[in-house]
Amino acid sequence: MHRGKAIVLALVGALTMGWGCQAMADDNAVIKGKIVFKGDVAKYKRSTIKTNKDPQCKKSKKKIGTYAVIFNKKTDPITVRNVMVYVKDGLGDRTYKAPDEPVLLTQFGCEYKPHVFGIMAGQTLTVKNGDATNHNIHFQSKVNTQHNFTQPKKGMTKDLTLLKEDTFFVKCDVHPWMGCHIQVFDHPFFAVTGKDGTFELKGLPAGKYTIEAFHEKFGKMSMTVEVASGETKTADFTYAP
Ligand SMILES: [Cu+2]
Repeated sequence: MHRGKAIVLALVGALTMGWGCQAMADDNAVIKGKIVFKGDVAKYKRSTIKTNKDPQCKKSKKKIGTYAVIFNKKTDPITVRNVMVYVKDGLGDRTYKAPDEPVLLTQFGCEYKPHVFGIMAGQTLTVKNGDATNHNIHFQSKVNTQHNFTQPKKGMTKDLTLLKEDTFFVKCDVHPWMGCHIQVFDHPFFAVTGKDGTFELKGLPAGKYTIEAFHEKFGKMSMTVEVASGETKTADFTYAP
């Protein structure tokens, strides 16, 4: 890029975004897509777990469905829920500031909500107990601080901060069916598929990226996607176990 143009763009970026924010005004490329499933859906039938060991859990839900594999059977083609899609590589030495808003992890109805989520390194994670029963939050991280604490009362909250890039599982030692996945990023380009099985990574600088998808049962997949400034590219992933 011509040096003069780069300076003008930097100034426009700084004025638009506010000084101190690293995103540039022309960081507007989009990579989006869906997570398709090709295979025998019946093989992964969702099982249920009885909650009667804890009367408080039983009160809200007698049975809880397992979370490992959830398909969106109404989409065409069939898509997969709870897949984390993110930029694995390609941002170079750019740095991104974590948002001020916390990410909320709630224990509600004796389930973790959400089941899969991303957070930026340095961003606050607020863990809340929404149930009138004792929950235990046990991080299985090998990289970040090993948190293991209980929240015995409804309404209790605790704020944590994760500082390093990481992917780990969280479990409750009181209720063995409870679990969730947390992924920590040093950039904001991540998304989790929901009921429509789609994802969208917005605000990307022009560049060539490795986009990775992670699902707790079907594993990781990646592809290379190149986007120009202002361009939107589609990157669909297919799990065919
Ligand atoms: Cu629990």
